Amino acid sequence: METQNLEKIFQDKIDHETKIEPRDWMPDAYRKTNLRQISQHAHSEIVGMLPEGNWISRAPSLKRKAILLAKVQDEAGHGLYLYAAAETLGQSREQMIEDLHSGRAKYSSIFNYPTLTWADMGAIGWLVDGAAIMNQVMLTRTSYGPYARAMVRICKEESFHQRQGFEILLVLSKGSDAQKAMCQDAIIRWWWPALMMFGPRDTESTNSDMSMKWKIKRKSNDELRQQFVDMIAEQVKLLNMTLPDEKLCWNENKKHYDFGEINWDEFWQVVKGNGPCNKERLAARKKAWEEGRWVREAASAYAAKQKQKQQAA
Ligand code: BYC
Repeated sequence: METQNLEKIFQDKIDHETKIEPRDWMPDAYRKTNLRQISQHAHSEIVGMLPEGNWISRAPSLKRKAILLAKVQDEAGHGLYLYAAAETLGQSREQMIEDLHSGRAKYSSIFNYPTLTWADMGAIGWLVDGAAIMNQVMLTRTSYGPYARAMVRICKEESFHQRQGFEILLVLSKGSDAQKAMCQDAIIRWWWPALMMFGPRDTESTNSDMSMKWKIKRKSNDELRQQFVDMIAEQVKLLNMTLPDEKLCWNENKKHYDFGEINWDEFWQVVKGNGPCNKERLAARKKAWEEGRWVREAASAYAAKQKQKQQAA
């Protein structure tokens, strides 16, 4: 069939909400942009374990430690579903990981900030997972089947993550003056980076037009960011804390909160590799990859042996 016809059938499927599956014909650019987004999403989950991993051994109680450990393990699982979804588009996991380690592939800017106190575990759960869910609920309806199905399961786990984060902050917000101050400080430090997670302004978003046409994305970066601000501006009141933005105020005409300008220079610096922890994060991932080599080799040797045994039988 001619490419023009194939493209028409493909776009018709998308317009009629039929999922695109791995064996279906798809334009190269659709394959590439899904591969880019899904692999970057997978990398974000994997690198995203590091800031919280830093606190597993320092959690304030056994219960908190068990919860945090479970959350970080969930993130590893999310990374693995997403790598598996990306592999269906024809790229090997080794190549994706090589792209992460060489700096060719991106991961979310948010994970390049340090976790300085226990309250950061609360702020990450509430704000970072909160921003992630806002974006990921939309992705459960993304047009590429394997990505959409992975997101359904991931979203269920993320909503628990967000609640556990909020609960950490709620406890601190009712504690001693020092605990209250720690809670407020974490909110101040994580607020602006959390808003940056949604990506550049719509006018600067290079991929959005095609991703919207192909229903990879269904809401724009700015729309989701606004939805997030509206939600958090209300929830912060329950903590008796404030967000670090003097311009934050309810706009009765728009029925939305107005908010101040994001520091876009900081955002692009972090994306380009110059954030506070970029080098540390990549070094930690490369070290883990090298130190895990023997495990991968042993697992492959075992699988090959099992296969041989089955064939012999
Ligand atoms: N950080 O054209 P745009 C989690 C890049 S982890 C870095 O708007 P797009 C969790 C963008 O890639 C969940 N780079 O892009 C884990 C593009 O560059 P390339 C993380 C960013 O793709 C552990 C350029 O800027 N969530 O929940 O249409 C603990 C122009 O942007 C960022 C996901 O990964 C950024 N923040 O839209 C706790 C969601 N923003 O690739 C929690 C999946 C933009 O052309 N991803 N860039 O070189 C998406 O939904 C979309 O990729 C984005 C950006 C909305 C992020």
